[in-house]
Amino acid sequence: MKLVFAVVQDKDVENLLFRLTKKGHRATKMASTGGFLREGNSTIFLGVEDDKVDEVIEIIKGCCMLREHYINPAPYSPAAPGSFIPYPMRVEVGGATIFVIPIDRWERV
Ligand code: 2BA
Repeated sequence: MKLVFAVVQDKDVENLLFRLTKKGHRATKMASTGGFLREGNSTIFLGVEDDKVDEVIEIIKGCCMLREHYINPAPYSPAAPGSFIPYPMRVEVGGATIFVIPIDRWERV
């Protein structure tokens, strides 16, 4: 048994949960925030039998798109002479960041 954590974009999460549950996988969604962009994203975790891990990862790959974000590296103040004009920085986010962790024990009581 493995614990699969997937950090995904909010735009993809509903479709992902639909596809996972349709295939019989149990999943939990948690609201999360990326440490770099400080924007909301979603973390899904699933307890998965070893032989189903690849299937779950394929479903995640099929649902989660890579997207471009533009962020301003520093605030610009026209009132401050000499301050540089920051150009937006392009950041590629996703499709998903996936962690697979062994589970020592799993119970439903
Ligand atoms: P964020 O931390 O908000 O990062 C969003 C995107 O910004 C990242 O996309 C990456 O392209 C870029 N980025 C992150 N840290 C950076 C840095 N120090 N310098 C330059 N660019 C940086 P992804 O790699 O696709 O990550 C998407 C989200 O997945 C992350 O949102 C974070 O919430 C999570 N994540 C990614 N790697 C992780 C890790 N090793 N551990 C825990 N969470 C992770």
